[in-house]
Amino acid sequence: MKTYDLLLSANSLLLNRGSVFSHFLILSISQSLWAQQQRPNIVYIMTDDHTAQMMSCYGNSPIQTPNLDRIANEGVRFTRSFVANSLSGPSRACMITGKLSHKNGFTNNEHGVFDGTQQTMPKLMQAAGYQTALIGKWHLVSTPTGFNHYDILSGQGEYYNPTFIHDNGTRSIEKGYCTDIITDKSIQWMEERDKTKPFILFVHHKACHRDWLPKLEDMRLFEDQVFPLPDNFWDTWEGRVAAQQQEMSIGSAHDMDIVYDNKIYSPGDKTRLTWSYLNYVNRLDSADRARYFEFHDSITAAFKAYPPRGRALTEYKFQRYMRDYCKVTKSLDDNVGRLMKYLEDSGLLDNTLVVYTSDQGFYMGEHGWFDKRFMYEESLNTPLVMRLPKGYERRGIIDEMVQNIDYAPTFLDMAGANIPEDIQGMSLTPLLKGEKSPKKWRNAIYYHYYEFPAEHMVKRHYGIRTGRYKLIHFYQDIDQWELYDLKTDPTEMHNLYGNPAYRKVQQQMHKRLTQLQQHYDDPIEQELQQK
Ligand code: SGN
Ligand code: CA
Repeated sequence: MKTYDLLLSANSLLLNRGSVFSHFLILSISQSLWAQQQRPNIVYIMTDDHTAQMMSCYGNSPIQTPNLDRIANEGVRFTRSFVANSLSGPSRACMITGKLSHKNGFTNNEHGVFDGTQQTMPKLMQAAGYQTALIGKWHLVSTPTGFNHYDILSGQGEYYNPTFIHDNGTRSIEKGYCTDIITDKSIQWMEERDKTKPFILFVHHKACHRDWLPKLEDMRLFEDQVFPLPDNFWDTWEGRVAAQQQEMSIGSAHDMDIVYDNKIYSPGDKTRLTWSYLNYVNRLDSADRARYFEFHDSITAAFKAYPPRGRALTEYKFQRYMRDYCKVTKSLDDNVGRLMKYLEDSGLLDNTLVVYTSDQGFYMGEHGWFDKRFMYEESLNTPLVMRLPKGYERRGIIDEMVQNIDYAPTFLDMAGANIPEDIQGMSLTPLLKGEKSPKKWRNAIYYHYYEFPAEHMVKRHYGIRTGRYKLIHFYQDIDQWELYDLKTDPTEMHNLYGNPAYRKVQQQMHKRLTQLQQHYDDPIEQELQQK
């Protein structure tokens, strides 16, 4: 029975009998109504391709992110936060359903169309009395369902003067920088929302996705910074066949394009710019475009004066990549600060769960790469920090293994709603309430990536990661197993599969993998056997 139904029946009881009993009933109902109104709001901020290596609270970041760090410092920071499929659409589908890709049906960006008729967490939150809103990148192709309000980017979206699709079905180009606009729209929705109800707001940024076009005010930042190369930058992928065949190498002229990615062109001949790059920059109005090109002309002129070759060229591309990524991250951090300030000034902060995460991690030169997709640590991980509402006392670091299928049950749990049995993630609330190492927490996570053949050519693979080991199977046009000991080889340079010293570990990992595939009901093994 809903609260207002209870109130109605209590009223009639009071009228009919006027008994002491009904006074008590009224009292307990008003308490329950009060409790309903006290349910925490949720602001879920998810960026695109922002990786933990580029967030200062995770240590060793070349850029300071004070506003993101604030969330961690006032709340919790997860050190083992993983995605289930390291790609935008699939990751978003896992988040919104609490189910793995083979269950929610959105396995890859190339062919995926999210079935919006299925059960989703926003729909369940709505049914529990929450206002729901989605602003920014959606990337699930079908029209969003389960939101009282949405205002989304078209596809990947654009950094400059982006096009938005509104929930009345119209589209418009909005003037400004994407990260600023998404923040403005989010604040505006919170201002105008139905304030009698708790809310969940999904703020989905385009930043820091390729091709890292900065806010013009931030364009000249980081230009004097020289970024250290990761230790395994010159990895030759020995013993890792799938890694040898990827197309996401900074050093490859094909994979990281000097024009499109690094913005180096012929200053005197802009007709030679690739169409996609030019399309993005041409969204700026003429004055801003002139500002943009004034700066990038000077960069390209310097490059042309002393063009680097060979390894020096690869290092040059790495430096430009890092600078552009940092510029985009800077405005992201500023805007998260602006959102936090709004929550604080409007008195919402203390009863709001603020989540900051990304749709997956990213390579910042590790293994010589950019992009994601692989089950290796940098892209399997995703940053996750939370500022907790009243009643959730945990602070500091949380080392338990969590995954993006856990957000849906967590939010439902916090809202006091039932968690449907078919949701595959686990509610994080026992961790957030401060229970130290709750019993029965998972000791392994399952991963499955499907988008092949496709851009960046990362083979299909699935695998399992425990606290110490990782087993991966690359399949489809290849049949390769990899085993890593993350304690002795945290950067995953040595494939131990078949190594006699790890025979027992390998056996145990295979067994555990089969158990997890059965537990999550992934039919892949049967499919492979039928081939
Ligand atoms: C685009 C990018 C790729 C990226 C995919 C998926 N190319 O296709 O580099 O891997 O998105 O990214 S681009 O030239 O269009 O920028 S995801 O985060 O949306 O999954
Ligand atoms: Ca992404």
